[in-house]
Amino acid sequence: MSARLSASAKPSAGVALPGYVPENHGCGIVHIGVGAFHKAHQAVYTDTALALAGGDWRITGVSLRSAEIAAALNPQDGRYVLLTRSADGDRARLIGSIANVLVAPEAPDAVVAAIAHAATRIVTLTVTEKAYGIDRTTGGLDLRHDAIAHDLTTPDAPRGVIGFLAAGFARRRETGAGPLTILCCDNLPENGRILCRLVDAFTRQIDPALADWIGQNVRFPSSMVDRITPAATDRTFADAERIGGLRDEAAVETEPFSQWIIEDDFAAGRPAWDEAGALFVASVSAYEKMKLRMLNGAHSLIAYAGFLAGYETVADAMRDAGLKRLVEHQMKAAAATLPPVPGIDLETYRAELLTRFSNPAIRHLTYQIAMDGTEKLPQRIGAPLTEAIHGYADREPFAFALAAWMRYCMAVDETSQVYALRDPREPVIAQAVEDAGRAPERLYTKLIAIPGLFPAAIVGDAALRDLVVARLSTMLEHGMARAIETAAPSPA
Ligand code: CS2
Repeated sequence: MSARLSASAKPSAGVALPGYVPENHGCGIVHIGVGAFHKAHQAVYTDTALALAGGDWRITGVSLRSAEIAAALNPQDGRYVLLTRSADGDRARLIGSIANVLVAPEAPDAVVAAIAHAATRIVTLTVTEKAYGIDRTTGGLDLRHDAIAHDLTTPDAPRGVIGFLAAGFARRRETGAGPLTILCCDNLPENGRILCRLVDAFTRQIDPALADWIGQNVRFPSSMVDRITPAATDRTFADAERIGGLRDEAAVETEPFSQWIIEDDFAAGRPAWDEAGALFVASVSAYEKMKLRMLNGAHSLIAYAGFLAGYETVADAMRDAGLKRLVEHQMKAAAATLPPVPGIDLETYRAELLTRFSNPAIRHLTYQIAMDGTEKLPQRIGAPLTEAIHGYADREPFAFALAAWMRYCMAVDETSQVYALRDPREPVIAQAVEDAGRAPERLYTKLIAIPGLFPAAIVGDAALRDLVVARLSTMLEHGMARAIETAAPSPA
């Protein structure tokens, strides 16, 4: 068996090495939610920025739940191989920007200390939509969210992201560690503003003076992140080892494309991410909407319709000509709901998305994307559909996506295989599905009315209901393949 990758064990020549000595740089960033996406995105921008411009900007990673990533990265001194996969083959690069990873449940105080450390000037976050505890009805704090409820009563021993931030801020205030920036990198619209609102609501309940301190010392810029990054598999590890000659239990694979658009509003400096390709702008709102509605919205359509039509990956699904036309149709409708997006031609963007989705070297599972539908649909499908209802775009493709999600909620595929839904609102969905039986109209009525999921304009629209129910009926009576064929626009 090969030796394991580490600071002293360097991979062979097939892997590009960092253009700097990682250990010569101190940490300046805490990243909460070290998963595949962080390792393929923010950590890579930081790695490039360190090579080009230096600075004490290495990353202390935090895992809020599992110990797995820490167990993989720490023995490797934070090093891992990034594989960039395309039809032209794999490119491999060693990333050195992560210094170490803390496991929050094992060492909560170390996490608070890292956020509070005077050297920490930025906290970045990729914790998934559901971790924040957003009350979808009010946009405020969901007091029934497990971590929020726990952390409000036990703010000194937090479990969730908001609780850790608040505890870190409280200690910074005590020690005079100075201002810092919290940079949300999850797929939510106005993600910085949402996070700022949640942190404010949380700290107002436990310590109003802390909320005021945060208002004066902490910035929450919004950011749009994009890089298609499937979960790593044994194949990822095997390929990293084959190319690098060393065992790497933290290897990650991704696509060539990468984008990061960030609101330029930092309290205490930042790495030269711009030199690494990030774009700093005054407002990211239009870019976020574009990405959520065109990329992520299409992803969700592909996930539900594709999974039920028997496609394991996005690239497989894109080989279905009818589904591809449906996806394109939805992207066009989504584009029609967007404000002007500075510097971006939406037709080119759409064409690039179709190419990225078709990347044959990336095995991005439809089942992975299908997860957490109730957390994703509001911004991906609900928001553009609402504008379509108001006459700004064609509602048909969104109606199809909704029907596909509702069919997916039944948690049994067309070969009678049962699958886990993996959605935080699973009990509510399961109840709705049980009450509805296989009656499309009842299923629609139950699911569309899940509290906080869709706005009144959608819930009350009878024409939309008829459209979705018709699609759902075809899916149930004749299967997803036929439903796709029926709904797909004819080839141009
Ligand atoms: C995907 C995203 O899993 C999902 O819901 O739509 O993770 C998507 O791959 C990324 O946002 C791409 O940047």
